[in-house]
Amino acid sequence: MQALNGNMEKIILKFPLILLALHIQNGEFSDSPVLVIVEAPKPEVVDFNNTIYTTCQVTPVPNLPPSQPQIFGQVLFKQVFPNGTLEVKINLRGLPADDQQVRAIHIHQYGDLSQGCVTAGPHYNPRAVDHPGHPGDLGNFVSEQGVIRQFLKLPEAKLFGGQSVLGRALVVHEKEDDLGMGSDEESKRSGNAGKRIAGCVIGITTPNLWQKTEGLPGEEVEEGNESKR
Ligand SMILES: [Cu+2]
Ligand SMILES: [Zn+2]
Repeated sequence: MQALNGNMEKIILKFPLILLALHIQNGEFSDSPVLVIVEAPKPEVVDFNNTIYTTCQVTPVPNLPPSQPQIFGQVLFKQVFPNGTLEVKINLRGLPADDQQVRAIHIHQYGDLSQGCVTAGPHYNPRAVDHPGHPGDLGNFVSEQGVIRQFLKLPEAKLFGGQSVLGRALVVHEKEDDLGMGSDEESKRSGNAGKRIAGCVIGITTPNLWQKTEGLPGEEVEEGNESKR
């Protein structure tokens, strides 16, 4: 018990438990900003230099028709507490070497893959906006030699606070995202990206996977050069 108390004290001294942050609602400056309490996940943020790292171990959905590729791999996230820009590393394999299909990746609301990705629900949409304005709309990806490898930044998504994507599902689709440009209602909900063929749940991890996954296309992009898609 003594040791436990000592540890708690150390953590409190090293890092404040609670940080007050001005919250700008809906991404716009407001005359009456809401004061929210942002708390860092512990012990990871303390242990890993004020940064949270997550992994999402992608596997194909069960009973995938043979016409669809079996996609495996990892999607990693990293964010500095509390307001760093979310960084993403995508490292997926299992696509045909000559695959030309463009595929959408999104974060969906529920981390429930009990019935494949159907139970993951709709796109995570905490601000009730149209697709592709959802924080977890990663966009479209094409494989090269059977793999999708990409570094990107996702400024609207967070791993901290009430709109965190932690514990939610990431879904890889069979088809291209129309990015809300389609003529039907579904375009503004999901981008008409077709079947959900692979997925995973976003969970906290150590920096190890992030540090091991180096040299992805897009990774050399300079800080402060964050073009919005
Ligand atoms: Cu999706
Ligand atoms: Zn979306």
